[in-house]
This record gives sequence, C-alpha cells and structure tokens, in this order.
Amino acid sequence: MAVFSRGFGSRRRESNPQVPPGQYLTDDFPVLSAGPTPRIETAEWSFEVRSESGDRVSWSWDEFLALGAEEISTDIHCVTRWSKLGTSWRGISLDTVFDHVETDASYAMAHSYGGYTTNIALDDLLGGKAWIAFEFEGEPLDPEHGGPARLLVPHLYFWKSAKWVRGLTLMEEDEPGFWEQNGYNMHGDPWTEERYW
Ligand SMILES: Nc1nc2c(c(=O)[nH]1)N[C@H]1C(S)=C(S)[C@@H](COP(=O)(O)O)O[C@H]1N2
Ligand SMILES: [Mo]
Repeated sequence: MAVFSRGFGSRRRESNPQVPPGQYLTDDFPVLSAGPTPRIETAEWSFEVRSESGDRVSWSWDEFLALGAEEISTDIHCVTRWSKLGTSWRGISLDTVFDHVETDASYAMAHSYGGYTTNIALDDLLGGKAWIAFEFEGEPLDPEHGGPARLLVPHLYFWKSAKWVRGLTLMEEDEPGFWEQNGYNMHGDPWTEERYW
C-alpha cells in the first residue's frame, strides 16, 4: 500500500482555487500608494456623486454612515501579484449609494483626496460587488490603507479600490484613470489576468 505525497505545499499557489493565476498568498497587508498619504478628518470628509447630466448628490460623514453599512468578507488581489484571503471590512454598498442617484451612465471615474483616479464600469460597482469601506478587521481604516474611507472592488485588481475616495463622476464613455493612463488595463479582472494593455 503506497502513501502518496503530492507535494501540496509547493503547489499550493496554483492549486488553491481561491487564488487567481500568477498570484501568491500573503498574510501581510502591503501598503501601495503612488504618493503621500492624505490625512482627512471625518469632519471635513464628504462623498459626492456627479452624474453625466451634472447633477450632484453628496453626503457628510454622518449622513453617509446613516445610509446603512454592511459587513464584507472577501479576498483581494493586487496586480503586483499578492493576494490576501478572507479579509473583513465594513462599508456602504454602492447599490445603496446608487439608490440616491439618477443616471443612465455606464462608467464611473473614482476620485480620491490627493488626486488619484481610477475608472470602473457601473456593472462592476453595482450588484453587491463594491463598497465604500471605512473599517478593516473591526478597526477604523488606517490612513495608509485609505482611511477614512476607500473604494473596495474586490473582484477587480486592487488598484481599482481607490483609497481616500471622495467621489464618483459618472460617464457615458469609458476613460482611463491614473494607472490606466500608465499602462494598466481598463477593466482589471484578476481571473483572466487583465493586468496591462
Ligand atoms: N488614492 C489611491 N488609491 C489607491 C492607490 C494609490 O496610489 N492612491 N494604489 C492602488 C493600488 S495599486 C493598490 S494595490 C491598492 C493598495 O491598497 P493598500 O495600500 O491598502 O494595500 O490601493 C489602490 N488604491
Ligand atoms: Mo496595486
């Protein structure tokens, strides 16, 4: 009777169905920021959605939290090849935000304090797939990780999850954001490795 050793440890990366191709697992939470960390007090913070017709809806911190938060447990995947499984967050669903927005647009540009931008299709923001997150693992989100609040779009590479998010501009046509103008993919699906152009 033979005992088979499949070498599971060394093959774990590829054989774990939770890990997209070309990614490795990390227990750390790396910080990746293209510039300095902005420090935004929640008293100064606001979130604004501007529609394709120019209509604006905005919320203060307290108004935004009153929309109703939910718990999120999800895996995250950075294009620099780290993935982190089972992260937990608290945030407001974009579905909830869009209950208050009238639009026929198909795309959004996320804008951050500090100037970062990233483009996302509304199909990727709606349907229980994206949040504005303000807690990580039960604690207020660290400034380095985007606090007070960041976009969380975990089914796309993590550059789409804009830290220090302050609003969305809705667009009829897709336009590239910061990394997308610098060679990153317009969509960014980790499962089909939509990394660069
Ligand atoms: N405003 C802003 N958001 C950002 C970035 C950035 O540089 N500025 N980097 C993006 C990239 S490339 C990644 S991988 C994640 C990193 O998030 P983390 O620092 O919390 O790990 O944030 C994304 N959101
Ligand atoms: Mo990234």
